[in-house]
Amino acid sequence: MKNLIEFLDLGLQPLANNYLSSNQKHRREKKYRLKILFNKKTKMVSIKDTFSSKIMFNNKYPYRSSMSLTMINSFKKLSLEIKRKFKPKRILEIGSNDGSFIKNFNKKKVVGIEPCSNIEKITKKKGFDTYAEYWTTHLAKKLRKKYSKIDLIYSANTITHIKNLDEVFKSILLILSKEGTLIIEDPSLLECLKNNTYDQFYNEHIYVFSLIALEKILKKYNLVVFKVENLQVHGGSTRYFIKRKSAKFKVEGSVKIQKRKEINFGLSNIKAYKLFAKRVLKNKKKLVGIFNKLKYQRKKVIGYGATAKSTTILNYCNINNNYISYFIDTTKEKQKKLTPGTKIPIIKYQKKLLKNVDYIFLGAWNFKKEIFNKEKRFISRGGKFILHTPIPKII
Ligand code: JHZ
Repeated sequence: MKNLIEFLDLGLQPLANNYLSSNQKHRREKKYRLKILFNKKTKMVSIKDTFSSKIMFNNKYPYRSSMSLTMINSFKKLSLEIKRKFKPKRILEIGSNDGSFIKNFNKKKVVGIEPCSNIEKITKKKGFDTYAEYWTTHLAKKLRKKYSKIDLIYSANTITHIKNLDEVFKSILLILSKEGTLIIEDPSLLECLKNNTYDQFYNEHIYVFSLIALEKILKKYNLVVFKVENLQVHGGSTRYFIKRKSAKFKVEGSVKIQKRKEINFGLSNIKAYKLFAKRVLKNKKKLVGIFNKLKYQRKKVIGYGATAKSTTILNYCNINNNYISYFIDTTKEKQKKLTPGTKIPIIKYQKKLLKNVDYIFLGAWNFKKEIFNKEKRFISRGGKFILHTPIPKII
């Protein structure tokens, strides 16, 4: 693999969403080394060691996209745009989670694919047509028999979770109508490097996409990005609008602009990644310094939002229960559990839990605006937040 260059080592990590039950405090967890690679030829950035989908996405998956108002609103806005501009007869969502996107459509018009059956059944119970299966050519063929062609396929924060991208796009081609549109949305590599958000790397994010890397794969399948939208969600995401090369479309200026931005920042060259790695190490030292100082001052520090991303930060920086008393989180599936690797208790979100707290480490920093809005009282009585991006700081 002479094209692969390793540029970042985020140390030993547990699986990011593998929350332990409270009686597993002394359990030795399996860990792997989280190393990040840049492919000189394809320009793709990926993690080195990967796990099978069955290990990561199963019937105990804890993540629910409906836990944030920001995401609910973002999906709602997109669904209105889809109805207005594309007028699809049938929509397929790959990675429909608990239905926060598909619920915006008529039940007869949408199909959801969600392999984590504990999450999929939430949408199924509401009467939506969902399949607790992985996205494969086998499934695409099965769906084709039932629905003939699909004219809009949407997938948010899912394609980067599937190792075999060839299978992903082959399966899409099997079912996307001739003039159909594919919309995919994932964290942006450019924003990740700009903001030093190294916590976008964990076992589930096999890839972090840039337009320049994605286009190279799409080309193999005669698929073309005709529009790009940059979103603030999840700390900076890119939404790619894609069609078959043979379809009728006009490539919008946003594509050229995005490509220029990525190239100007240096995403096609290893140098930018090496500089990023240096900043990550510097930020680690700074964040550890902040936590040590607060511990010395005997301040009460808690975590807000036990995210998959924070698993990377906490394990990389060795911040455990000695530094953070507990995490609060609105997700039922995470409550009464321990954070992976660092074993910090996670408690059900209640405002009263913020009463004697001095500092909050914002695990869900990507929802900063939403959370700051919710916690005005904590802020007005002098409570402070610890943020790790773009440079660790207290605000
Ligand atoms: P959030 C997951 O990552 C995993 P995570 C996955 N791999 C992925 O790609 C992204 O999602 C999309 C809580 N919360 O969305 C809810 C509050 O408690 O940043 C969640 O547990 N109160 C599929 O885990 C967590 O924070 C609140 O007010 O990094 C947010 O997790 C809000 C807004 C959130 O994703």
